[in-house]
Amino acid sequence: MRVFHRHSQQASKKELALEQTFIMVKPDGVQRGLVGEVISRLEAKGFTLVGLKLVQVSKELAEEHYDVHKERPFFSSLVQFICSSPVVAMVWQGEGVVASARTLIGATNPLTASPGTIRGDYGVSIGRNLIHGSDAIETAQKEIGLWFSDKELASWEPTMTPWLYE
Ligand code: IDP
Ligand code: MG
Repeated sequence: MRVFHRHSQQASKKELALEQTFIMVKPDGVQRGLVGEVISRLEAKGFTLVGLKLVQVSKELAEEHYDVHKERPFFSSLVQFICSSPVVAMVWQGEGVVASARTLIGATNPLTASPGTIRGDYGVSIGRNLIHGSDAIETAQKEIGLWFSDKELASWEPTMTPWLYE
C-alpha cells in the first residue's frame, strides 16, 4: 500500500494511508455503455483512478480471478461470460475505497441491491450484475497483482486532495 505525505512542506504533517481496490466493468456493463457511468460515480465520490485498461479476458485469467468460486455451479458459465466480450479493468485509490466501492456497487443480486447503487440502478439479474469490486483489502491486493503490472499503475496525487481530506 502506498502512503502519500500530504502538506509535506508544512509543520503539521498528516499521512494518508491510501487503499487500492480492483474494479472491473463486466462484459454486460461495457456492452450496455455503462463504463462512463461507473467511472463517473467513483470519480464524483472522490476516489482516484490509478489504473485503467480494456481487456479481452483469457480463460486462464478469468479462472484465476474467480478461483474462490471454482466449486460453485455457476463457475463455468461465469468464466465463459467474463471472456465473452471485453471488460474494463481499473484500480481505484482512496481512504476506505475497498469497502466504499462495494457499497457503491451494491448487493450481488441487482434485484435486491438498493436503489442508488450501480447494480440497484442498472441491473435485473445476478448473472448480469455489471461490475466487480474486491471484497477485502487482501483480495484487492491479490486481484490488482493479477490484472496489472506495477508499470501500469500511476502513482499520482490529485491537486484537489486537500478539498477531499481534512
Ligand atoms: P460479488 O460479485 O458481489 O462479490 P460473488 O458472490 O463473489 O459476488 O460472486 C461472483 C460473481 O459470480 C457475481 O458477481 C455474479 O456475477 C456471479 N454469481 C454469484 N452468484 C451467482 C448465482 O447464483 N448465479 C449466477 N451467477 C452468480
Ligand atoms: Mg466476490
